Amino acid sequence: MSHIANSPRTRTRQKTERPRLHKVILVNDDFTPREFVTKVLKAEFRMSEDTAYKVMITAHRRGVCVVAVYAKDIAETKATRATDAGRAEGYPLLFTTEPEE
Ligand code: TYC
Repeated sequence: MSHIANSPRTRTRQKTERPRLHKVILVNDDFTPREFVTKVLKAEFRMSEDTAYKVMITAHRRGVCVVAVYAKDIAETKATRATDAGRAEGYPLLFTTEPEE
């Protein structure tokens, strides 16, 4: 079966590509307290205090910071949960997702 000549138009891919991973991105704002952002990063993304602080301060200084990468549905669930944690306290904290290149 491996030498049947398919025409170029009907030939199918031999390799299955892995689904792309998706980045969770932390977006800075002027209102959410630093300590709260760090707390959410620790709780939702299981970061150490040190890592969570570094991610928070990077978003604070640069506007955004990549938090982690996951399969699409996991990235979206975590971004939603983390954003909702801020909203529950009245903060505009925002986590977004974006496919990796
Ligand atoms: N900029 C906020 C402050 O000064 C802290 C903050 C950091 C908020 C990162 C959001 O993604 C964020 N209180």
